[in-house]
Amino acid sequence: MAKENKQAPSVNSRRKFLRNGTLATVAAVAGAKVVFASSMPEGYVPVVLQDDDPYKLFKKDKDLIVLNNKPWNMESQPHLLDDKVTPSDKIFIRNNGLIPDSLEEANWELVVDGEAVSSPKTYSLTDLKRDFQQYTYQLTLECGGNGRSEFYPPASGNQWKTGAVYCASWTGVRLKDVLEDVGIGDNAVYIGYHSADTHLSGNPDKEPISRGVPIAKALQEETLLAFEMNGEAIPIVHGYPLRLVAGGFPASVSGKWLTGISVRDKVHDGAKMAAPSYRVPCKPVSPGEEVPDEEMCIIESMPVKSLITYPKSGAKIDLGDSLEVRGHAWAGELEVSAMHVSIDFGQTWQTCEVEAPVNRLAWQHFKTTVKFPQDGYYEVWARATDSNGASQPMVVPGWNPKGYLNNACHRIAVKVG
Ligand SMILES: Nc1nc2c(c(=O)[nH]1)N[C@H]1C(S)=C(S)[C@@H](COP(=O)(O)O)O[C@H]1N2
Ligand SMILES: [Mo]
Repeated sequence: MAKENKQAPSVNSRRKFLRNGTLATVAAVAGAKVVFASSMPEGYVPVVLQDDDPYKLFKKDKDLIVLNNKPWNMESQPHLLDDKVTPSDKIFIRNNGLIPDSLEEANWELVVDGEAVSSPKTYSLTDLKRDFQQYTYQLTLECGGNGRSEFYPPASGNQWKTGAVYCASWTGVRLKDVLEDVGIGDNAVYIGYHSADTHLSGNPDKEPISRGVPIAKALQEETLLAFEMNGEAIPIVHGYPLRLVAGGFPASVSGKWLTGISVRDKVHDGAKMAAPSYRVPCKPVSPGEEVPDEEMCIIESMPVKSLITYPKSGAKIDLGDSLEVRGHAWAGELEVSAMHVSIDFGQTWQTCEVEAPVNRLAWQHFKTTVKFPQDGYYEVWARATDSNGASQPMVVPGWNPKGYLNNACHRIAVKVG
């Protein structure tokens, strides 16, 4: 079901497609059209595309941190995430494979198929935009491995600190409306996505990642097939021209460069669905313990968490001045019901103001004013509580083999005097 979804153009038309795709990409990166395009040798990689400065290539803030270049992974930082809606230059990048090099909106197709679909249907982007109502939601996307660097023994994978999270505004059509149009059977259990990125091995038959969500999550109003982020076409690196966006679950279920949705009669079995990927031990284990695959459970809703986005850690203030502390809090499928900060390593906590979410699955903004009793070194710790009464732990929570779901309190340093 995976790659057969894709159109299988003849060698010549595929070449033309790639060439036009390259020209479109050059135009997008260079911000100008290629004047002597017809003289460009076939297979030639234009200089602007050879530039491997990721800050220029992906138009990112210079304070993002490169974790990896093959595939490209870049981390954001708490102080960059102060905006209520994260601007695209401040958003972390997580890729499992190679970014597609030909992305043509005009030829883009989404195939909906799978065991629970009796007649598969194909949509162009124009079909989606014309035939379905469009919605805009702010949706929090956090990598399941955000905070991994704090686990001991260390877990392999990108050593994210706290910057693999954002809340952008997404515009698109509801997956549920499209699935209704296709018609899905009672046997639908799960959906799986298919994308246009390439496996690191270069093998075109292997998908780098093909994850999904239970059918109930797929049918939520906020689960979108999105074509705009923050009111503009989605940036290439974040999934242009079409992306599945399902907030509140690990961001790995929000497939970029979306080409297919398979409606499955069983839990989707695409790349990175099997243990140990994006799974945690069903029952707590000791640090470093080996966990058999059958005892690993799929991560669904992300846990309650918060981030202090102002001030930046290391702030200095004068004695007697009060400090405004602010940031965001989120709780997967739930809401954040309370937010506290401590300046005495968790002995006492003061309540913060918390705004209601703009819509379900959007992060919530908190703020408070803190006063310090004397000069010296302090830490401000932030702790969110979800609508079920669960709070963030003050220490790193349950160790797990892949280092997922670290929702420990965020801490910043402040010097007074
Ligand atoms: N097609 C595709 N979709 C993908 C991925 C990918 O590698 N390929 N990475 C996933 C993971 S693991 C994360 S955390 C998010 C990252 O989204 P971002 O790059 O917009 O921050 O995209 C998800 N969607
Ligand atoms: Mo991720």
